[in-house]
Amino acid sequence: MNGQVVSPRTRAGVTGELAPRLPTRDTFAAVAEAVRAGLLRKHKRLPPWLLYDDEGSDLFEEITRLPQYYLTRTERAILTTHADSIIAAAGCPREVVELGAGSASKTSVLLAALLRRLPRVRYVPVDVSAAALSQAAAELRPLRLVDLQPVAARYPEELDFLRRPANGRRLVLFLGSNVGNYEPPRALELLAAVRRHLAPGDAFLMGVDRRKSPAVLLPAYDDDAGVTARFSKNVLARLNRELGANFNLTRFRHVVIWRDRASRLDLYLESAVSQDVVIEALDLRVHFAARERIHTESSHKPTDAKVRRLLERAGFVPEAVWQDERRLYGVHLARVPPG
Ligand code: AVJ
Repeated sequence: MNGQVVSPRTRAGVTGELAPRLPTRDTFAAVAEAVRAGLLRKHKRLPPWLLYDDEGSDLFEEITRLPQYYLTRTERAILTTHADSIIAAAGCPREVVELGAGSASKTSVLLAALLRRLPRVRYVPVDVSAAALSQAAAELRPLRLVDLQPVAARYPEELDFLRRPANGRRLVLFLGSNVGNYEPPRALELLAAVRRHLAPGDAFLMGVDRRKSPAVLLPAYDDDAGVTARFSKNVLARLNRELGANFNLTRFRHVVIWRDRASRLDLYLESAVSQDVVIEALDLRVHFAARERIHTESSHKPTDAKVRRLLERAGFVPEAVWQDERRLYGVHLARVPPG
């Protein structure tokens, strides 16, 4: 197809046998329903949140350390270099809420900058993974003046915790280019929902991976060590663990495609052969034709102008962008205008 670049290397044969651990808070019913609905479609798909059980969150952390995956280290460098100006521009918030906090390893830089100006700050990390939240707590223990209030929640469905009264100005963080996982209309819904829970003067800081050459993007999502393939295939391993499915991970390949027009990467698991998979808990047999794909996630790579438009349509006023020297990545600050 025109305007697409297929990753040069796709691989089969990587199994992810990992030790069993604490389950996530995703309910059995939610997983079962999402899987049934997604695999019964003509174009099979699984929602990206399924990727982030505790194993998946660990594998994602491993991705962030890959040389090809420049996103995390570039964002960390931007936050480290500009922490003081970011905090000043955000108006010295007393409360920092972070959507998709993960292990919060980048956030401590901002909190440290804040603590140079305020005696005490509240930090509310929000994540679907309980394991990630306890890692966040460990990461922040050295910052003793942080009042830590973790929330295990999925957004935008579960933003109710934002109704709790803030103790002063708030800063909401949405880092890691997590926004890229959402289809543009869903991203707008999420940002608008966040915006509605905030007060005039509150700030929103979003890290976004920029549109760039697929020669840089593709290796970041299809590393030669096969970590991203393991991350992707973990969703099948998860269905084996949680739904008694019998996916053979060696019969699926990790495939990444750049969609130039939409300015996004699409990630798939592609069946290497014609095969049937049984999902016991769903009482379901699913047929896969040879080369049939399951879409597992998209990663949008917008221009700065597109990001600004998104922020404006959500009801924010874009105020500033910080970036790295190579202009790979942007950190956007926006504000809730006076009511
Ligand atoms: C966590 C959604 C930002 O899109 O870069 C990384 C997820 N998937 N490699 C991204 C991901 C495969 C990641 N986000």
